[in-house]
Amino acid sequence: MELSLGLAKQVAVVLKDVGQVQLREFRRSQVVQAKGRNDLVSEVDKACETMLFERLSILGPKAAFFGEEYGFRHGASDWCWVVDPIDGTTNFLHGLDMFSISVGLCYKNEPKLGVVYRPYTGDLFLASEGQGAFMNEKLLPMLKPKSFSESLIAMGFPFKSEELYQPFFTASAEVLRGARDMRRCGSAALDLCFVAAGTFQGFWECDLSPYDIAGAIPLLKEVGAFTWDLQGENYVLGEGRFFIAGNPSLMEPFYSAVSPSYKSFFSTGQK
Ligand code: 2AM
Ligand code: CA
Repeated sequence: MELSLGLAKQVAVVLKDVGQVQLREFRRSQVVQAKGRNDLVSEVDKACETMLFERLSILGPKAAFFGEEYGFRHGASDWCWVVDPIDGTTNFLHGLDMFSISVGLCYKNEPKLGVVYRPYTGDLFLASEGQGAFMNEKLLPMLKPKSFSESLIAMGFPFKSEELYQPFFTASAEVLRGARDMRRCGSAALDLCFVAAGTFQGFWECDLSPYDIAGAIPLLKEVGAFTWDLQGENYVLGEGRFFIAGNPSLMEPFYSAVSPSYKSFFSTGQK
């Protein structure tokens, strides 16, 4: 079944409505719960996921639904909506405007359609397989060649996994040595949309969940970005702890800077 850009635009309408709910609550005090160390959730996350479930379930092919806060909601199907109601909850709860709503529609685990919306700025990213990626209704061009030394690299800290501090900081030192600079924005979905838009040239992080990246992967694919695992092979959603993506022209030096410290860490059997 071929998905249409029309469906992506219908999803965008839903995300804009959900974004309104988030903006109403932004910078107002929230009741916050911790799901784990440094892993926060608010009533806004939960209410928005329910809204997404109700509005997305009636769009597109008959699909299962998987969200960050409630897990699987219904039905086994080859199709699945993979949803993060707020990607960047920590930012949202601290009053920092880098947060997004991320929705990917997957077929057998492969994201085919993606929509990511940043309520605070109104930036909208969408893509459907084979039909291009768009930022604010403008077609994003294929990524142009850039050298690693002129690249701005985004990443996420291993905030939950102290055992990854050492490989992470070793990799960061290598990137600082070879690239222009690094950024940590706190919403993986947005970071990856900015890679697709050519703002950042690369991104890496460990222990991401499918809902953190499913919405952005179709954009990356449409502009020719690579998405790799620790072996430098195509990343399969939900498999492996290590994820790296970037402009194809600098992927080799970028991957060679980041991956060795993780490879030696994981080869010692520490998980
Ligand atoms: P979340 O807000 O949906 O949980 C980047 O580090 C990714 O990790 C984000 O996409 C974010 O998704 C998640 N994350 C969870 N806890 C975080 C924290 N304390 N700091 C930064 N990111 C966090
Ligand atoms: Ca979230």
